[in-house]
Amino acid sequence: MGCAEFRLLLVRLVSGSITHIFEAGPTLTVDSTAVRWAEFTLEPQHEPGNYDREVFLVLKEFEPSFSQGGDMAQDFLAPATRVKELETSGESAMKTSLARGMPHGYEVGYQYFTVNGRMLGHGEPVRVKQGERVLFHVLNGSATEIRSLALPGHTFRVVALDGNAVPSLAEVPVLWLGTAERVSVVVEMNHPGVWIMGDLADDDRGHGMGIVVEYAGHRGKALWTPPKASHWDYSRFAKTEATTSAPDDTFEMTFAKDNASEKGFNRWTINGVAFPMSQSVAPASFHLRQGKRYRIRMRNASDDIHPIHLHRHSFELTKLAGKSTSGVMKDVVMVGGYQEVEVDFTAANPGLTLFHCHQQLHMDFGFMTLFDYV
Ligand SMILES: [Cu+2]
Repeated sequence: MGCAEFRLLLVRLVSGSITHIFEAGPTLTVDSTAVRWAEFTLEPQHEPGNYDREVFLVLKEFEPSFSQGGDMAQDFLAPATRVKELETSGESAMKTSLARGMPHGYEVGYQYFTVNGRMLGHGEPVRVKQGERVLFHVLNGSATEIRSLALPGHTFRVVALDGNAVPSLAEVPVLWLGTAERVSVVVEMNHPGVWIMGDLADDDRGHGMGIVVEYAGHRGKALWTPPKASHWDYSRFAKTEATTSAPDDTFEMTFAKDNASEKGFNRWTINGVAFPMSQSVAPASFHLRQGKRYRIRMRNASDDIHPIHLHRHSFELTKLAGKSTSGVMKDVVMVGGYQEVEVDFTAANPGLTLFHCHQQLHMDFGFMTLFDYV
């Protein structure tokens, strides 16, 4: 791809730790799924460093092509509670579209899957020693896909999400990351062998989505065993008491899919409005006053999971599928199919602010809106 319009995607400064991610890409063509990235973290000198080694992993696919109908996992989020009203409206819109003879809207599939730019088995392994504590910073650099990651015989202790330290450290067997999400985990290396750390999807792992973890003194074929079934629940990393105070104002947003209506691509709307594809800046739909605290109540009237991203601010997760939570700070959150999620943020960074789904095919077909400060 040629046109390198750089967007500063994410800048985080919390607890003295900074994570920058840059993404470059033109407006949508198949090639725009080949976004470029860079990741770095700066830590202060006083950081005690309760780990022995630090490893950065960027998950990214190549050679995209369009298909109709995807196979991405959609049922891993907890809580799993759906809102009947959203489901009824989404399902009936889909039925009506299909009854009119429309096909399913395009999705993107990929041929090659990589960790740090190498397909599984083609790069250097992560070499570890028994007893080491390895801090992994994992970035889902995909333009469109949700990724999972497991390491047989090991668990991940989640220490930060999107560069923000979490209030509760919890151990999980599997990581799930929506597009552009970052998870930092510590793994105690206490299960010697040669292992594949990879995506749960056999097809994606079979096409490269994994990296070998090799203990000192061990050689041979890297092994994979699927983990036990588990769910991904952001509230496991939350404060133990949900203690959110009422915001100054609440923005209601309903996300909807207009199946295959834009030359075979799904058109996406927020409160019935698709961000115009013909112009780069539309008038802001939501207005902020500096210093005020806002809640965004997101209602997903589609069956897709949307990794929703707010630029220039971090938000606190305050309700996940009907369950109150607090203390988890992020700038991307996956909103499950027919689910509701609420996030709170303080308007503390004046300027035009983009809000969008980070799935490239969604944001390029309407799933964006602007906030401004008034
Ligand atoms: Cu989306």
